Amino acid sequence: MNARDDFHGLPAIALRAPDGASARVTLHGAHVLSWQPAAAGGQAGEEQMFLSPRALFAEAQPIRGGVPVVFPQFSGRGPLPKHGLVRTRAWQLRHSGVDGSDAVARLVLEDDARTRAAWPHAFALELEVRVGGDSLSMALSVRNPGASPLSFTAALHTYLRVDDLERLRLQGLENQPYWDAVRDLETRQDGQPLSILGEVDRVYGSAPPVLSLQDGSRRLSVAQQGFVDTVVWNPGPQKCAALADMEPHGYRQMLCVEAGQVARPVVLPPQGSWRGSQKLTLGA
Ligand code: TA6
Repeated sequence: MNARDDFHGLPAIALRAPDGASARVTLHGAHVLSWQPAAAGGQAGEEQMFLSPRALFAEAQPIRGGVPVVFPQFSGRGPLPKHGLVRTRAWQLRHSGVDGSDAVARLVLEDDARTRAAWPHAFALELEVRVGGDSLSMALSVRNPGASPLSFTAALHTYLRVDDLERLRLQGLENQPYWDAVRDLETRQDGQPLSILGEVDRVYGSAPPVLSLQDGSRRLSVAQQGFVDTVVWNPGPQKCAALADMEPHGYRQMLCVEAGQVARPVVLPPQGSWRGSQKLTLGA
């Protein structure tokens, strides 16, 4: 059974599937903050998301951790605030319930006077969050209710919890070309699974749709559809120390593996729609 609750003063929805799998989403940003797959005895298992102990929970502030929704601009690639307009806005809960073996919530956000003052476009967003068994799925739908084309970039900026950054391996990106935002150049990964040695900020444009994260004995599959780019980010020690909402060693406990539409915007005709999703599965 799902329930409305409150997380650090922000209205939230706690999802709970019949098998005990759970997730929590704040209306602020439609931000998934927690995901615990099902464990034995109908209980919720171990937390899989990173949430910084120094994260800020306040209106107009982005939350460090979980899954920020990025729209209509990825990072600083344009004139809007970093990562766009919607991660700091109050979304509305459209639906919450159980669908078969999953708990589901759907949150929606439309343009308003504030978004139009920054970005003069009509849009209608929906984030569907679905949890059950070993999986969490998040799907972002964008509809263009306006009379002119809608062009945007977007991402599900997922912060995964990490136990052992030194030994962590992300498989599936071997030999893939990527944009290296740290060195500001286009390059290609070597033939080895990715290990995190210092700051990593990469946009892979043609990565396979399913990656596998090996973190000690824990294995997590990260799959995406609709989004064409995959972003991998870890701030490393120096950048992390400069982030007020991260503990100095917080970079050792997280890795962002993001489903993104970064390099090439989606362009929707009037009444057109688009959907991009990411699915995380423990042990797959
Ligand atoms: O997705 C990677 C990235 O764009 C990085 O460049 C890094 O800045 C990160 O997002 C976090 O951005 P934020 O605005 O949340 O500090």
